[in-house]
Amino acid sequence: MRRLSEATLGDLPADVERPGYDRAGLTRGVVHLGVGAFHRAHQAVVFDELIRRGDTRWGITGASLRSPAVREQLQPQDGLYTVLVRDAAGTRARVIGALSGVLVAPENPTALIEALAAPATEIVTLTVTEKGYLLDPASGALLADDPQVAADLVSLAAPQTAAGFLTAALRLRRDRGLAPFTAISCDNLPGNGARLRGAVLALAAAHDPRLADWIAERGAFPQTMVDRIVPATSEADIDAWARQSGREDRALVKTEPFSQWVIEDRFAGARPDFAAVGVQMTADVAPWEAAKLRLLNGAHSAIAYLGGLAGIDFVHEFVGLAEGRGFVERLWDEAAPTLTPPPGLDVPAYRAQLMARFANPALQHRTRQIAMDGSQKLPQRLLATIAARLDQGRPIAALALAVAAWMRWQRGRDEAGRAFAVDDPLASTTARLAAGARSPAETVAALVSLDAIFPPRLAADAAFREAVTRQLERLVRQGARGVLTAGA
Ligand code: CS2
Repeated sequence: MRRLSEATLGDLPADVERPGYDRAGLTRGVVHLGVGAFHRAHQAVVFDELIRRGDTRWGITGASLRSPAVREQLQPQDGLYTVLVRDAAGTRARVIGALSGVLVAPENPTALIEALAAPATEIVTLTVTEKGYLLDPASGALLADDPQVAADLVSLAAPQTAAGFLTAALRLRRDRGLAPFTAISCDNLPGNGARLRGAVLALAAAHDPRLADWIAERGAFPQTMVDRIVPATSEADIDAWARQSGREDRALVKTEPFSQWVIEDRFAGARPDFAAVGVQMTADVAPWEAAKLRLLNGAHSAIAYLGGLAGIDFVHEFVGLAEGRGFVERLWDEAAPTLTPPPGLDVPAYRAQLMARFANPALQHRTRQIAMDGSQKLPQRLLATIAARLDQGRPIAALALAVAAWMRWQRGRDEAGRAFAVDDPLASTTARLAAGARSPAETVAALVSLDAIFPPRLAADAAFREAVTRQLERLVRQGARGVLTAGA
C-alpha cells in the first residue's frame, strides 16, 4: 500500500483534517529533541495549530538522539503523520504538517548542532523521557559517572546527551553573537526546567565558566506541565488505519481528546501566542505539576505495577473493576491533601475527569508501557507524596501499596508465574537486591537503601518502612487482586 505523503495527501477520506497551509513557506523556529509519539500528539499539534492560524514561524525540525527509526517512519512521508483522537464516541483524524524533517544525532551531530544554532531557531523542546536527562532521579544532580555524560564533560565536538547538544549549540550561538534559544523540557520530571538548566550549566561550566554565566544570565528554561495520554502505536493500529484511510502511515499516533500544556512565562526570545491555542501561560507551574504528577502519574504507576502483577493488561480494565477504581480513589484521597491547588484547579473535578480519561476504552493503554523506568518515576509520582503525608502525620496505606507493588515487580515475574524483562536503567541493581532478600522486610530494607530512588530521610523513616513491608507481605500472601479486593 502507498505511504501517506505530500503526493497522496489528497487521496485521504474527506473527513480527515489536513494541514491546509503551504508547508514550503514555513520557517523552522522549533527544534525538537526526541520525536516520539508523545511529541507528535502534543507539542507538534500545538505548533501546527499556531501555523494554521497564520504564524508560520513555528515549523519543527525533529531530532532523534539515538536510532534512525523515527526518520524512517517520517521521511518517506515528507514529515506528515496522522493523529487519531479516540474515545468511546469515535475517532477523529488529523494530519499534522508542522514537522519538516528528522535529524539522527549520532549520524551527523554537527547537523543537529547547526540546526539548534540557526538564527531562526527560537525554541527547543525536549521529550527524551526521564532517564534521557541522565540525572540522579532522587536529587536531580547530573550523573557525572555516566559514560555519555563523562564524554560530554570532556568534549562537546560530538555530544552524546541532550544537555550536551544544547550546551554545544548555545556556545556556538554566543560565539556568533546570537541570543540563546528558549529550552522547554516536556518530560514528567519534577521542576523539569530547573533540572534541564542545571544539567546544561554543569556541562557549560566544565568547558567554559563564562559560557555558563552567559547561559545563566540570558538563557531561559521555563518549567512546564504537559499532559496527554498517548499509548504506544501498535502494528494493529497501523494496519487498521491503513485499511480505513487507504494509506499506510508508519508514524501514526493515537491519543485522547484531552490535552494540556502549562508553561512558565519565561522566554529568551520570541514567544508564540501560545494562549491563543489553549496553552496556559503562568508565573508558577509547580502547583500544576505537583497535581498532575501526584494524581495522574502516581495513579498510573500504581495501576501499572498492581495491574501488571495481577495480569491486567490495560488501564481501562483496571479502573473498570470496582476494586481497581476504589483503590485509585483511596490513593487520590491520600495524595490530594499534599497539594496546594493553583487557582483554576478544582481537585474533585480534576479527579473525576482523570477517572473518565483512564476509563477511555478506545485508547488501549498498556499497564506494561507505564511500568517502564519505574526508578526514574517513583520519586516524583509516589515518594514525594509519601514524604509530605508523613510530615503531616497522616497514614499512607494506598501509597505504600503502590511502592510495594513496584518492589514485587522487580522480580520480573507476575502472579501467574509469567516472566518479563523489567525495563529500567536500574533493573540489574533492583533485581540483585530483590533476589538477595529472604522476606518482605528484607526486600524493603534492601531496596530503600538505593539512594538514587529513595531519599535518605524517607529510607530511614520507620513508619514508611513498616507500611511498605506490611503491604508487601499482603501482596505475597494474597496477590494484587486479593489485596485490592480486601482494600488498601
Ligand atoms: C505515563 C505517562 O507512561 C507513563 O509513565 O504515566 O506517559 C502519562 O500517560 C502522561 O504523563 C500523560 O500526560
